[in-house]
Amino acid sequence: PDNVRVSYGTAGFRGNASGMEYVFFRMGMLAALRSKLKEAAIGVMVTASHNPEHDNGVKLIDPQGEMLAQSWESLATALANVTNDQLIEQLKQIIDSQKIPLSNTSFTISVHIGLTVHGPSSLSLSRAVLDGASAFGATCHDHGLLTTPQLHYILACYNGGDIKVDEEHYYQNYASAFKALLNVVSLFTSPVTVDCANGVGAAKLTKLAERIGANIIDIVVYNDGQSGKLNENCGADYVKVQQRAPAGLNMEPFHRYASFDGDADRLIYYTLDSDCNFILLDGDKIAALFATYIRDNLKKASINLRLGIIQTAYANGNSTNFLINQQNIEIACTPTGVKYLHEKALTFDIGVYFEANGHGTVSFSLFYLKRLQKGESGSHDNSQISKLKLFLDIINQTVGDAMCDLLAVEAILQDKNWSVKEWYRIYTELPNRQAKVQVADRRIIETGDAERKVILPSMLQPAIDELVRKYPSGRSFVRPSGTEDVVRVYAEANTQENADDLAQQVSLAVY
Ligand code: 16G
Ligand code: ZN
Repeated sequence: PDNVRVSYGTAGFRGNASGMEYVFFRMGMLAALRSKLKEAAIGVMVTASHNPEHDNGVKLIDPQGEMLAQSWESLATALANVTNDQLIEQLKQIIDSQKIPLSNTSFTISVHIGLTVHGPSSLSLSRAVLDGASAFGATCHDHGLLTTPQLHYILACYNGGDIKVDEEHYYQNYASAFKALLNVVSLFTSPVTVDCANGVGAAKLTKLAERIGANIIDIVVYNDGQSGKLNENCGADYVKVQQRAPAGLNMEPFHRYASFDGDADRLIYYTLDSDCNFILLDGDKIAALFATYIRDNLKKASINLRLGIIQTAYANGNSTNFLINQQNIEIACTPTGVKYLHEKALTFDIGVYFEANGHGTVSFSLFYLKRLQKGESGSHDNSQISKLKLFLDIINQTVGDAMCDLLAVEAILQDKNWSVKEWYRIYTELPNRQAKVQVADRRIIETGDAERKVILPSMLQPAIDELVRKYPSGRSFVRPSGTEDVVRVYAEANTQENADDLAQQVSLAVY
């Protein structure tokens, strides 16, 4: 449509599902072209992640299971926005500018597709992707329902030479890795309840839990989609932003609860303390748990490597203080969006990256693997090294994966003999609040310093600074959303009242 402009944002294209077929069709074409260029299979995921049921989205996955290269995001945007009359010309331009060897027939174009919802609109959108890819003669692998991280995993395995890889392979791999790690640590005693946001994660987590065995871990699936709506009053985003449990969940103090988002690439935990206060253990706390666990085991094995945690501006101020000042762990900060965190993580031997919203994973360098192998053949006690190797196997390194991260958290708590109480007490979060402001054009706001400062309009940052100064431990930033037509506001301070107040004041300044 003439009056509609879409753009490939932090999570691909996202919006109301109706009338979006042309975008999905063209992304099928673009995936085929990229496959030809890379001589490798490309993935296309059809999902609205944590957004409401009427939305949908599409994103491309590069050969090793990583996000689409940033240089191609603008090609995607250009292709999605031309009129039908201009489509062929635009495709030719991409083929020429990228030097895509279409006449070379020695490589068969290959596109893998997954989706997170099985409704009519989602099916017709994934059909549009298949049609677009087939228009360039692609061999399409339609995997049907998958979590987003499962498609990342499958693609990486496929391009690594395992062309028979399928969903079952994923379960076998992670179930056996988890069981192997639990042979080294102890057995489980208490269940973990997982809110699956009424999304695809419910069925997939059930399968994974079956492969592991109920005698090993007791996973109770909540919000399995039988009665509730996708992402409605539930799921990781709801719990994190609202700072409350999913609707209808009866919680008991110190039990473990977790939430996935709709495509199961985000994970957060929560519980109640003895006074029944709601306690959130978000991406920051998961990162702290992973990083300190890896660091402690490396130390015991006398291996000295560069470990870093990558955060965004959303990381709670007290998590950053704890990691730097008490744990002496190196921290880096990037803009929001997994691609930025992932890229930065690769600059460390071990990069633990998490957004506070629960999306994250760990990247291990080849150098790390070599050091583990070397350490193993060394003379000293190598139980730490085998733990580290087994831990590595339960991590999905391609992208944040709620199921794998859940197994990793559970294994670490077991190994440390920690309940959720010891875990949440490693530091206390500063009270915080997130808000959003509807503005005429969010793009007039430009940020710098990893989104921690506003550059334009120039009078906004001084106004924020002045407000922040009024609140003890105050911090606040604003950024244009990459997925919605709003400006997001974050504030933290010494009390919840002050954090709420600061968020409101800053929202008014934006408005
Ligand atoms: C997308 C991003 C997520 C980010 C969120 C921010 C990926 C795979 N997902 O969901 O990492 O936190 O966008 O949304 O990169 P916002 O820009 O609307 O705040
Ligand atoms: Zn998601």
